Amino acid sequence: MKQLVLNRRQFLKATAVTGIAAAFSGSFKTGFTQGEAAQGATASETKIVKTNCRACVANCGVLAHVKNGRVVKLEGNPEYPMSKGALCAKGLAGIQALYHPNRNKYPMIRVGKRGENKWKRISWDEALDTIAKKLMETREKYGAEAVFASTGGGGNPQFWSVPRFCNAFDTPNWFEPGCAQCYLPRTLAFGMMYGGADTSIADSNCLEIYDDETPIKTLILWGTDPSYSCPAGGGAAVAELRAKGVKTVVIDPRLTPDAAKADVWLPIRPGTDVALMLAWTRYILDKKIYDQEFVMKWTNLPYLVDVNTHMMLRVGEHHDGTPDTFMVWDTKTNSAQPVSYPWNDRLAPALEGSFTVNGVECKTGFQLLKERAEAYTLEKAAEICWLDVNKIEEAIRVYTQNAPGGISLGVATDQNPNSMQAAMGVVILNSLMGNVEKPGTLMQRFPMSGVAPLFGYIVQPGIKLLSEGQLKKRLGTIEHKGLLQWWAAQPSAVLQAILTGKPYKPRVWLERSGNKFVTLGNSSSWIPAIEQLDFIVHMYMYPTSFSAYADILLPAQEWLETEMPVESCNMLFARQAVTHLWETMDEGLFWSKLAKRCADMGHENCKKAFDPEFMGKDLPYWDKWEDLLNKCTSAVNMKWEEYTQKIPFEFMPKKKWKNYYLYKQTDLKTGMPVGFGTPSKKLEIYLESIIELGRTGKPFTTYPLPPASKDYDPLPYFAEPHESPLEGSQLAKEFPLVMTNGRIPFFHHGTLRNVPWLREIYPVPEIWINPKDSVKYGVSHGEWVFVESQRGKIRAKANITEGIRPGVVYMERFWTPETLDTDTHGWQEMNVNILSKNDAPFNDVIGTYTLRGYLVKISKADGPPKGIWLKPEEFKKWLPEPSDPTPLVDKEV
Ligand SMILES: Nc1nc2c(c(=O)[nH]1)N[C@H]1C(S)=C(S)[C@@H](COP(=O)(O)OP(=O)(O)OC[C@H]3O[C@@H](n4cnc5c(=O)[nH]c(N)nc54)[C@H](O)[C@@H]3O)O[C@H]1N2
Ligand SMILES: Nc1nc2c(c(=O)[nH]1)N[C@H]1C(S)=C(S)[C@@H](COP(=O)(O)OP(=O)(O)OC[C@H]3O[C@@H](n4cnc5c(=O)[nH]c(N)nc54)[C@H](O)[C@@H]3O)O[C@H]1N2
Ligand code: SF4
Ligand SMILES: [Mo]
Repeated sequence: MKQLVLNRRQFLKATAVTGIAAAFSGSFKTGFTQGEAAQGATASETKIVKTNCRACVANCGVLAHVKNGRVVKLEGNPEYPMSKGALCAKGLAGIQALYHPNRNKYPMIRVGKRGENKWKRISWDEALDTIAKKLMETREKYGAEAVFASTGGGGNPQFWSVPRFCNAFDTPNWFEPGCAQCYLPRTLAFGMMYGGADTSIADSNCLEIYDDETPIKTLILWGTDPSYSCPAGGGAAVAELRAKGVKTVVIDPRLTPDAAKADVWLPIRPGTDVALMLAWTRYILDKKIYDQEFVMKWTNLPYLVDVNTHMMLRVGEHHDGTPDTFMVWDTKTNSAQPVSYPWNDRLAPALEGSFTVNGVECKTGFQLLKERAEAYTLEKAAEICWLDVNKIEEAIRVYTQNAPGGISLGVATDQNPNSMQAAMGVVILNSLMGNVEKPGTLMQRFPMSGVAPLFGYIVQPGIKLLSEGQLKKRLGTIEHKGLLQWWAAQPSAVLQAILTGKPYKPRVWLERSGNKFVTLGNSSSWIPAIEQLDFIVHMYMYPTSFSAYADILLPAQEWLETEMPVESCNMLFARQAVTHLWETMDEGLFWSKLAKRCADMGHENCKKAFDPEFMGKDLPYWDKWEDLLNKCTSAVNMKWEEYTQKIPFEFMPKKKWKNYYLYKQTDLKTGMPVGFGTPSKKLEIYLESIIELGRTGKPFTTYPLPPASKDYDPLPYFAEPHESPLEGSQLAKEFPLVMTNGRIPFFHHGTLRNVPWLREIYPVPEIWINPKDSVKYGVSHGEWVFVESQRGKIRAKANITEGIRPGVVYMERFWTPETLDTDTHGWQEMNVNILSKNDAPFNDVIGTYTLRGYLVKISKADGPPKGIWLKPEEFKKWLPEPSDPTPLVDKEV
C-alpha cells in the first residue's frame, strides 16, 4: 500500500491547540506553495472545465473557469439536458464554499474535554490509525455492531460508501436523516408495486418533462416544489411546461412559486394527504373514469384475494422467474378460473365483487380497494384536510380530464408516519388513470447507461460481507423491514439503544455529512446519547455544530475538488476535479483507506473485502481511486481518462432511449410481454408482497428474518397525525398550530449557511404565519417570535402572509456558524428540528417519524438570539480566501 503523499506535510504539521473557528480559519495558514495549475492550464490562461455541480442532488452541468490554478467563475453548461445552462444560487455559491476561510483543512484531534472545542492538527496516517485502532478495540470488546455510521441524504454522492464500509466491518448499523424520512417510502412503493422509478422531480426522475416534444397535458405536484427544490433543472422544466399550456395542480399548505401559478392550489392540512388520495381514488372508481383496459389487464386488481389470509388465490406457484398463476372470477362461467400470464381472452373477469371459492371467502383486489376508499367522500376529505370540497373536485377533474399526465410525489409525505401509504396512494392514482409508460406520463423505465451513479459498484459487492447474524441485529429493521431496501437502521432505534443499552449499546459513531443537529428529528434528544459515546469521528467540508462534539475531524473535499461520472437523460457527463486544496480527501477514498487499515490490523471481513479470491471481480474496494472510475466507465467501454475527454456524449440515441410501453414489449427469453418489475409482472396495486416483507424480509434478504409485530397492510390507509389539531385534542389547547417545513432555494439541508452571499439574501429563518393567526397570537410582520413544541423552544422572524393557510405555520431548518464557538454551538437558537418529533408512532413499514405535521405555539419574543449575524457587512468575514491549489492527494489506497 502506498502512503498518502502530501506536499511538504512534514514541515507544516501544526501543533496549535485552538478553538474550532480559529482552528479552521484563515489565520491558520499553511504556507503551501502553489502546485501545478489545475487541469494543466498555464498560469496566465483561463481554462474552462466541464464539470457538474453537487450542491444538491441535481448535478447540473457547470463550466468552471480556472485561472492560475484557481476557480474564478462558474456558469451553467448549456449541453446539460436537464438544466440547459442554468445554475441556481447554491450552485453559483460553489466558489465561496470552496475557498471559505473556515474550511476543514487537515485532520484534527480533540485535545480538551469533549465539547470544549480544543484541537490539534494530525496527519492523515495518524488519523486513520487512531480511528482503525478504536474500531478494532470496540469490535473486540463489544462486537462490530457497537460501531455505527451515518451519512448525508439527498445530494450526497458518496451515500453508499457508508453501508459498504459497514458491511465490510460487519456492523449492520448505519443511517441517514432522510431514508425513512426521505425518498425510501417512494422508492419502496414504486419499486414493489411497479418495478420502476418513482416520480420525484427533485430526485431527477420524471425524465419525460425534459423533452420539448412531450405530449403531457397535466402535471400534479403533490407535496413537492421543484421551483425551490431543483430550480435550475426540474423547476425550470415545470415552468416551461406551464408556459406551453400544461395544466398543473399543487397540493401544498404553502404558496410556493409553483402553487402561485397552478390551475388549482389545494392548501392541505399537513399530514393528511392519504385521506385526500383515498378521496381521489374513490371519486375515480365511483365515476368509473379509470382506464378500464389497463386496470383489467395490467394491474392485479381483478385477482381474487382470500379475505382471511389477505393473500391472493393461486393455482400454481412458479419458481422459474415466471409469474405465479392467479385466480379471477369469470363472469361467463360464474366460477373462479386461473388466469395465466399475461392474459386469457376467453375469460371475462369480474373487476368488483365478493365470491366464495371452495368455501373460502374472496374479494377482488379492486373490491378491496373500493372498500378501503369508501369512507373518503369529497366532503369527508374536505373536512379532514381543511380544503374546499369544490376545489378538490376541480383538482381531480384537471387530472382526469387532461390525459396523458401524472402525479409527481415529493418528500412532504415521507415526513410523517403515514409515509409509505402516501407513496402507495400515488402509484395507485397514476395507475388507475393508465398514466404508465405512455408518452406524456411520469412513470417510465427509460434505460440507464450503467456508468452512473456509482451506487451499484459501491454497495452491491459489499452486501455479501455482512454476516447473517449481524443483519438480525440491525436496530429498528426487524420491525420496519422496508428499511432493508436501503440496508439501513432506524435512527430512533439507534438513539434508544445508546440511551438504554438495549438490545446492546452502540459506542462509536462515524459521521460523514453536514450538521446532524439540523437534519435529525428532535435533535436535542441526541445530546444525552452523545455524552455516552466512547468515540466520534466527523468528516465534512467545514466545521458544523456536530463537529463540536467529535473526537476527530476530517477534511472532506468540496464538489469542485471531486470526480465522478454523471448521467442526465440519455447523456453522460463527468464531475472533474478542477482544483485541490490543503489536505482534503474524497470521502470515497476515506472509507477505502479505513477498511484497509482495519484489514491491516487483522480484521477478517475487511481482509476479504480486498481479496479477489473471496469477492470475485466485483471487489468493493480498489487499489486506486481511478480504478473505481475506470470500473464505472467500463459500462461504455472506456477508461476514465478517455471518458473525460469525450464528455458530454449520448450513450444511446434519444429515440431509442425513450423506450415507451416497456411492459408490452416481448421478452426474447420467454416470448411473453416484459410486464412490470413485480412478482406477478402486473402493476401490483394490491401489494400482497408487502405482507411477506413484514413476515420474512423478502425480497430484500435471502434468508428469513423474524417477523414484524404485525402484518403490513397491502392497501393504503389514512392515520390522523399523532399530534392532532382537531377538536377534542388536549394538546391542541396548548399548542394550537400545525408546523410544517419545505425547501428554500438558498441552502441544501444544513449546508451553505456559511456562504456570505446566501446568508445576505436569507440571514435568519422566517416563520410563515397567516394574518388571521398573527392577530390571534399578537405577532406582527418582521417581529421576532418564540416557536415552541412539547420538545423545545426556538426563535424565528415572523413573515405574515396569506401564503400559508390559517392554523398552519411553516419554517425551514437553520443553524448559525457564527455562533459555533458559543455554548449553543449554533444549532439551538433557530433550528426547527429542536421542535420536531422522533419517537413513536412510526410508519409501520419503514419507521418514519414526524418532521412535518406536529403541534406548536407562537408568542412574541424580545429580539433575535444573541450573537447571530443579520447585516450584510457582518458576513464579510466569510468572503473567499483564495488558497493556492495543492497537488492532488495520491489517490492510491
Ligand atoms: N425538519 C426537517 N428535517 C429534515 C427535513 C425536512 O424537510 N424537515 N428533510 C430531511 C431530508 S429530505 C433529508 S434528505 C435529510 C438530509 O439530512 P443530511 O443528509 O444530514 O443533510 P446534509 O448532511 O447536510 O447533506 C449532506 C450534504 O453534504 C454534501 N456533500 C457534498 N459532497 C459530499 C460528499 O462527497 N459526501 C457527503 N457525505 N456529502 C457531500 C451534500 O451535497 C449534502 O448537501 O434531512 C432531513 N431532515
Ligand atoms: N434548495 C434545496 N433544494 C433541495 C434540498 C434542500 O435542502 N434545499 N434538498 C433535496 C432533498 S434531499 C429533497 S428530499 C428534495 C425535496 O424536494 P421536494 O419534494 O420538492 O420537497 P420540499 O420542498 O421539502 O417539500 C415540498 C413541499 O411540501 C410542502 N408540504 C409541507 N407539508 C406538507 C404536507 O403535509 N402535505 C403536502 N402535500 N405538502 C406539504 C412544503 O410546503 C413544500 O413546498 O429537495 C432536494 N433539493
Ligand atoms: S439545482 Fe442548483 S445546487 Fe442543485 S445541482 Fe443545480 S445548480 Fe447545483
Ligand atoms: Mo431528502
